[in-house]
Amino acid sequence: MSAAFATCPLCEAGCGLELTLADRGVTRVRGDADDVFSHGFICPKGASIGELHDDPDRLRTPLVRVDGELRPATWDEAFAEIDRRLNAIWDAHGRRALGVYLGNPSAHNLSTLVYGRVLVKALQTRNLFSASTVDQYPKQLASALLFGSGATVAVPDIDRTDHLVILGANPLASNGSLMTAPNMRGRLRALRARGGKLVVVDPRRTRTAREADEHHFIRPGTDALLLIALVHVLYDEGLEDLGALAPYVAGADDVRDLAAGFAPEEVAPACGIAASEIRRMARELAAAPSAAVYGRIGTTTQRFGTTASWLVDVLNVLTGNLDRPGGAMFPRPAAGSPNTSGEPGRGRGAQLGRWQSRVRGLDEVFGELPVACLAEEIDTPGEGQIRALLTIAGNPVVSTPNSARLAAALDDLDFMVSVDIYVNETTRHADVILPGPSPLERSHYDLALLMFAVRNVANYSPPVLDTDVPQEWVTLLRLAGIATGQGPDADVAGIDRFIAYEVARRQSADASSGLHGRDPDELLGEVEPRVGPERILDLQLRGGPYRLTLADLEAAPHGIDLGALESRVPEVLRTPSGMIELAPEAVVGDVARLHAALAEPVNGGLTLIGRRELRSNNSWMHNLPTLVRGKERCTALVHPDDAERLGLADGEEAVVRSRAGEIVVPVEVTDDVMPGVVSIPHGWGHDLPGVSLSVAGEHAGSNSNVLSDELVVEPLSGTAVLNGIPVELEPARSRMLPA
Ligand SMILES: Nc1nc2c(c(=O)[nH]1)N[C@H]1C(S)=C(S)[C@@H](COP(=O)(O)OP(=O)(O)OC[C@H]3O[C@@H](n4cnc5c(=O)[nH]c(N)nc54)[C@H](O)[C@@H]3O)O[C@H]1N2
Ligand SMILES: Nc1nc2c(c(=O)[nH]1)N[C@H]1C(S)=C(S)[C@@H](COP(=O)(O)OP(=O)(O)OC[C@H]3O[C@@H](n4cnc5c(=O)[nH]c(N)nc54)[C@H](O)[C@@H]3O)O[C@H]1N2
Ligand code: SF4
Ligand SMILES: [Mo]
Repeated sequence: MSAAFATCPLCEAGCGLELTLADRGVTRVRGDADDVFSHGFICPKGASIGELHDDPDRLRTPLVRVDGELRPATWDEAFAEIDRRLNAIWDAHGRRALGVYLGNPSAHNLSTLVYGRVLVKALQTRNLFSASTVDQYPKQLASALLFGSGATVAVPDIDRTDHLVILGANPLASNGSLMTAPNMRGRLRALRARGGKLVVVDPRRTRTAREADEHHFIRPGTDALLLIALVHVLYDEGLEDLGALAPYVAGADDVRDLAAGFAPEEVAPACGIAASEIRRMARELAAAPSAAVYGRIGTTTQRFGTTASWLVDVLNVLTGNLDRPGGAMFPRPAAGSPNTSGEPGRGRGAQLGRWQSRVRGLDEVFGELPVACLAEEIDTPGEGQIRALLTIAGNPVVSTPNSARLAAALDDLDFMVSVDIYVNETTRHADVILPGPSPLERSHYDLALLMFAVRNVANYSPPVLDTDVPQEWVTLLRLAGIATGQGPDADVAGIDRFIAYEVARRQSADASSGLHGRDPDELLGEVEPRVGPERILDLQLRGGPYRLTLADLEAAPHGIDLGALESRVPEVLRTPSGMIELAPEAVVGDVARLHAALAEPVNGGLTLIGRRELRSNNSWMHNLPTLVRGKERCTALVHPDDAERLGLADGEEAVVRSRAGEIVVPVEVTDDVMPGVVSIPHGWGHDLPGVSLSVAGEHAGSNSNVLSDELVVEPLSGTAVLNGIPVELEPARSRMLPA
């Protein structure tokens, strides 16, 4: 028996794990008590990482479709098939004919983080989609407009704040998002224990709401109205105070004018929160010695996602809390951040809408097209139609809107490749599946999520177990070899060296880098014999703000604590003006739409929202017996008044119907949701033909994205509206009666 330490890659919290190893693999998983960030915290998903590794349904060899069936194949056979089929499609239809979807776990995986974009570049397609347009792009877009880079997201300084307002997030279930912070319960309890106040705004009384001093129900999709009314009160009552930020803020007067038409008394009926409460919230926010406003999924994947996200930071700025301890602050990550490289304090800013999707004309955002238009790009004939698809760590059939349409579209493809560890609702459509190693068989460094950490930390873990499965960076580079015409047996080491050289060259050219002015070849020599993501990470760490090396991190298996967040304005900014652009044109233009929402009737219909469950992880991990044990999780929460009106009893099945489709789910009658709101988690519906998930199949649930509407997107970021879908409910039994 021996012990090993690793960072959990399963969610954004990045907890340190202590693993006990024996001949038969991992025998025990505990939180690493010495981890500099998580201090021993662990959740049930992290604790089941050994079960994930041992899952017999997890793929260990490639599968290739032969005579309609997915069959095990060698890696060479799989790549030969991909080379043959893709080249035929490219020859006939050009590069755009291949679409790519990058799924959520690719943001938790060093191989895909470093090489995913390299592959996409080599593939030369603009038909790039990802989970970001069913997730956080509204927040990143707002941040890019305000601060100049989508990576410059202000996170609540949760460990020091005196007052935290959380909208549309349930970190006690999700463990935090765009706020990397293990042990949210502990951190929130500490906030209250030191006399701070926690306010939660959510259409559901969540576990986080139960921890709070104050919870406000809000009608789905109306956060932007509430937030702009809070801004209104700050100006109305003379409470706004930019503090030390004043010299760096442009557009505050415009914001005052924009908010003028949104008095609390005007927005109260739409939001369902009393005007007097809104005024009190604003006063308390302004009066707190330090405060942070934080919004997540419920404020992004909704009809005013970008505008609501912008207003969150407008409040942080106007209360003087942006960039000060206890407020909303900018992390300084050890590697890979655009806001620690290049000229400090100034940059190109956000580039918007440089091209559009073919069918609906939706703008690109951060180089991607909204995933809500993936199905139509496949199923609409014409020049530029997508005929082949590559998915990497994604399950868009379950995770993106109008699942039924997308599933049908995937059947129409000429060819599909998936890099994934399971045959699930999406990969069952593939012609070739290429598995990656299990989380215990690969190294980890949270290159993306440490950009949003509430403390500056750095933690690297090498693979815990050996494997015959090629590392995903090798797989992605073999695909890049195919993309660049080098065939299925390209010189992966050569391509990798070329990429590393480019990284070294860029570091050398960057005046902020610790490697500025150095000879790229010499730099590569210094990080020898490393290859792959380790070589690139080592270069980025050396060039990064702390001038660390990968060897430093290897010597610190519990991580390196780089300290509490520090004020970073103005050097963190990358706007062309070098200012915080508090009233960027794009969102200013959306305020008229927000105002129009005030006139919409509150019509008594039902609105669908989503939720997350602690023991679930988006569309996967439902194949692990310990996680699906117990009470059914895929249920519709319905308020008692609605249940009574609709004739629905607790535990009974209901048909839920929307413009896009319908599903059947059991109902849980509870006053934890507000009247008129129905809550169903996403990620379920595993009982589809061809799926090889034996445990998940027994706990299939229903896919809530059958109900979400691919035609309804938030206009600024193209992000799907997954919270706030009009639905109708009726007892399933009424279906069974004769007509
Ligand atoms: N209605 C509704 N829909 C939603 C949401 C919602 O709130 N409501 N949330 C959205 C959000 S925020 C997100 S991020 C998306 C997530 O949706 P997706 O992008 O589809 O991501 P996941 O469902 O997390 O996982 C997808 C796949 O990754 C595979 N996988 C896991 N680990 C690895 C690995 O190491 N390598 C490889 N190659 N594959 C791996 C799993 O087998 C699984 O098939 O869902 C979105 N969909
Ligand atoms: N256990 C677990 N953890 C996860 C995941 C998981 O699937 N399971 N997924 C991971 C991913 S990919 C992400 S992006 C994060 C997301 O992290 P969170 O944003 O914390 O996700 P949720 O728990 O879905 O919380 C969203 C909340 O928004 C509320 N809501 C819905 N509509 C509205 C609205 O219009 N206004 C307001 N104010 N609230 C609304 C919902 O009721 C819900 O409580 O979680 C990550 N962590
Ligand atoms: S909270 Fe997230 S990172 Fe921590 S153990 Fe659970 S799944 Fe892993
Ligand atoms: Mo997400």
